[in-house]
Formats: sequence, C-alpha cells, structure tokens
Amino acid sequence: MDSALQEGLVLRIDAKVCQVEIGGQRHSLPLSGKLFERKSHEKRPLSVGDRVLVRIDAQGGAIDELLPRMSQLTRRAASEGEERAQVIAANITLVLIVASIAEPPFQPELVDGLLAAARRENLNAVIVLTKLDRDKKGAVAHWQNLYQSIGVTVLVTSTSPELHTDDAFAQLAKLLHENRSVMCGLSGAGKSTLLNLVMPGLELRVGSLNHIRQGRHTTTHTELIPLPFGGHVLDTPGVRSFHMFHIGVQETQFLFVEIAALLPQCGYRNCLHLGEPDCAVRVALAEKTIAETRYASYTAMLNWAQAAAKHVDGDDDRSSRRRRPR
Ligand SMILES: Nc1nc2c(ncn2[C@@H]2O[C@H](COP(=O)(O)OP(=O)(O)OP(=O)(O)O)[C@@H](O)[C@H]2O)c(=O)[nH]1
Ligand SMILES: [Mg+2]
Ligand SMILES: [Zn+2]
Repeated sequence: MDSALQEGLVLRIDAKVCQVEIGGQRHSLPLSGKLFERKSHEKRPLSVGDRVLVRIDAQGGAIDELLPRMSQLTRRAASEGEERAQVIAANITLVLIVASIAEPPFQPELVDGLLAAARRENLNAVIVLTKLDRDKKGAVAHWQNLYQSIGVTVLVTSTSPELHTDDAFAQLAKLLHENRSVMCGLSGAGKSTLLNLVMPGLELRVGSLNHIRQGRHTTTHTELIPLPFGGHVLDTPGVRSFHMFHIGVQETQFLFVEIAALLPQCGYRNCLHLGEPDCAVRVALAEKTIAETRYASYTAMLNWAQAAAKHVDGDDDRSSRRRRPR
C-alpha cells in the first residue's frame, strides 16, 4: 500500500462528497475519477459501508480506490431501462428487519423478500416486530411463531410509554454493539424511534404517522452511525417493496429455507412447486406446515424471476421446467 494512502470506511454518500471515517475521525472527501471507470451493474460507484483507500494531500485529498467487499445487501434499483443493482450497504454482518404489527400493517412479502436477500448473501437476519402496544388482534404471536419455526430470531418491541419491552431492548442493544447492522423496513415501522430508545444520544428524526401516510419518509438518507460502545448501525429510509437483483428461477426456492428443505422429496428434480404432481411443498402447504404467506412470497418472487428470464432470453424456457421424473 502506498504510504500516502489510508484506509477509510464510507459512512454517508452525498451528491459530491462522501463522509469517510479514518482512524476514528470523520472526513468529507470527493471521489476520484477512476472510481467511475469500474465496470459493474451497480447504480453507484460506492456504497455506504465500503472500505476505501483515501489519498490525503495538500489539496484535501480524495477517495482513490474501493477495497473488496466481504458482503453486500443488494436490491433491484427502481429505474427504467437496463436492470441495475442498488447496494444498500456493504460489509455488514447483520440485517435487522423492522416490521410493525399495525400502523402500518405487517407486510409478509416485504419481510420475506428481505429475509431472502440476507440469505442470498449469507448474512444473519433478525426480525424486530414493533408496536406491540398496538396489537389488538394477537397478531404478534402468529408472526413470531411462524418466523421462529423457520429458525429466525424474532424480537418483539414497543416503545410506547405504556409498554416498554426492556428485555428486547437489551437484546437489540447487544446485537447492535456486536455487529455492523442495517435496519430495513417500511416507512413508519419505527426504525429510528427504536434506535433512539436503545442508543440514547443518537437523536434521529422520527416521523409523525400523518406525514408517513402522505407517503413521505422521515429518514431520507442512509448513514452508517458509529455507536459509542462499539458497532455501527445504518438507519435507512423506509422501503415499500424489495425486489432481488438478477434472481434466477431455480435459485428462488433456495432463498426460502423451508421450501428448499422439501425439494428432495418432490417427484420432479426441477419442481418449482407450482402444481406439479408429487410435490412435497404443496402437501406441506395443505397440511399447513408451510405458511400460506411464505408460499405466496415465494411465488411472487418466482414470478419476478420468470419475467426477468423471459426478458433476457426472449423466451420463457430458461426456467428449465422439463419434467424429469427420478
Ligand atoms: N404506538 C407506537 N408507535 C410507535 C412505536 N414505535 C414507533 N412509533 C411511532 O411510529 C411513527 C414512525 O416512527 P419512525 O421511527 O419515524 O419510523 P421509521 O421506520 O424510522 O420511518 P422512515 O424513517 O420514514 O423509514 C412515529 O410516530 C413513532 O412515534 C411503538 O412501539 N408504538
Ligand atoms: Mg426513520
Ligand atoms: Zn415441489
């Protein structure tokens, strides 16, 4: 490594400059031109969480080079034309999927999409259910049982003054200190509120529900926040939907752990569990050992994958659903 180059961590990306942490200090630095030459499907040359080499000189310096990533959480960018990848965060170790029980209502497809994206990148994921105080119908227990049954840790929280879930806050604080985490979920789910409560002193802006109902996000920027007792957390603006970048048709089922586990018992090696004969997944669905919402999320993701495959090949045979009985 050139002695004039130092390693930094990208905390925040603005139009012209990035905030980079170097040896515990924050610097505002522009990107050098060569970063834009890197060929990739990505919308932007850098992501929050990237490790970079920074050149500090008399003019102030610049970000010179991107170091290899250990992990990344990626979604399909919502743009016209060629499909692009949006890296939400690089080099993270934990995805915190924040979902409210009510106001806004729980959205299984979004939660399952985020879980699948984490699984695709071998990232740990934990579900944080919020607004327990608003759970009039006992929905918390249903979702908690469902996700625990597929091996996901679920924390149940309420930040309402009438009901403080202290044990869950302590578990969340521990996770935050041990990881570089990203908080994902719908706008208004309570991500910033939760962080403010668990990490006193952060003072992130929190939205009013009226504001959120009008479709406005409260958190408008992704920023990696160094935490006082270790760890970093990325509070993100809410997402409405989450779609995978370049997802393959046969790959989809492997992102749903309980569906993938049954594939060896299906009659057809390439079973997509859409109504093929001798399908173990459809049997499990009828017996309710696989949840309907999970199956619905799977078929929705599969539809996306099939549509993308058609787009690439100009035909719909890439799914290779040739029936090959064993
Ligand atoms: N009743 C109740 N309200 C909550 C709870 N947690 C958060 N809220 C409210 O939910 C609203 C939205 O909270 P935020 O923390 O701004 O939500 P966010 O997920 O950060 O939203 P974006 O930044 O737009 O993505 C605020 O009015 C909070 O007071 C809770 O446990 N119970
Ligand atoms: Mg927020
Ligand atoms: Zn099957």
